[in-house]
Amino acid sequence: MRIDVLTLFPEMFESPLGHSIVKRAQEQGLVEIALTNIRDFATDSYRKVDDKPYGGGPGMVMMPGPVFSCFEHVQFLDPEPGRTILLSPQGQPFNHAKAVEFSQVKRLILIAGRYEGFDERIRIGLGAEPISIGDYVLNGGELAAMVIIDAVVRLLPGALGDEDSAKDDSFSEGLLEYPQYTRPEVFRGMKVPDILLSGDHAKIAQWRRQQALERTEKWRPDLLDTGDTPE
Ligand code: 9D3
Repeated sequence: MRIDVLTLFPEMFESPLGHSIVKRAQEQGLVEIALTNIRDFATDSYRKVDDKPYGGGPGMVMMPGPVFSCFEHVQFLDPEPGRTILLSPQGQPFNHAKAVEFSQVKRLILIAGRYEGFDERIRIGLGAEPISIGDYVLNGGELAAMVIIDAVVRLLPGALGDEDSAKDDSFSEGLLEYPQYTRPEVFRGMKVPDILLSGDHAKIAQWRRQQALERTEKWRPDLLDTGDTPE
């Protein structure tokens, strides 16, 4: 898979992409991640990439010209179409299902913005899908792009050392995970549940399923609302 990121702050990506699973996936050739600075495609001597909104209003808007030229540049580097994602608070929410979909394409182009938003012709002209990572306000799309890269790359076959880990993940099951314990058996007066020390694997599996259900009901009841069959 090839992932292109179009951004005004390519340096922000260096540390997250240079560590752990994402770093190893790149070294293994499972993913190639290329950062391109949108400002390099500005056409005036101030390297301007934003301008005032038509119709008035606060803040500045990302101009279409530099983003289109930047997009055309990365399409020239690799013509594979794939999916183009516009990081935006107006987008559909990112979730596990979207991570799975994105992990199954050969090419992703992520466009991260600054300022109050993008000129609408960027979404329309580039066929870009707006995606949000949640209902809170960030200072730009870069962290959202990194969240998506992190979630997608760990789903690529071979990215995790242990092949089974990704499909065991919470959310792929639709439930929160059961509580985990490691040594010591007693820590500051808090004991590991006896069942986990019993060696009875059937009982342990049953206890874990029950725990997963209880904490999902308590903390994430929305995960249990399937939306069908009222009553
Ligand atoms: C929603 C606030 N907007 C109207 C006042 C202005 C605005 C603030 C911050 C517009 C864009 C941004 C920068 N945010 C993103 O680029 C962004 C984002 C986010 O803020 N929250 C969740 N997901 C995303 S994806 C991109």
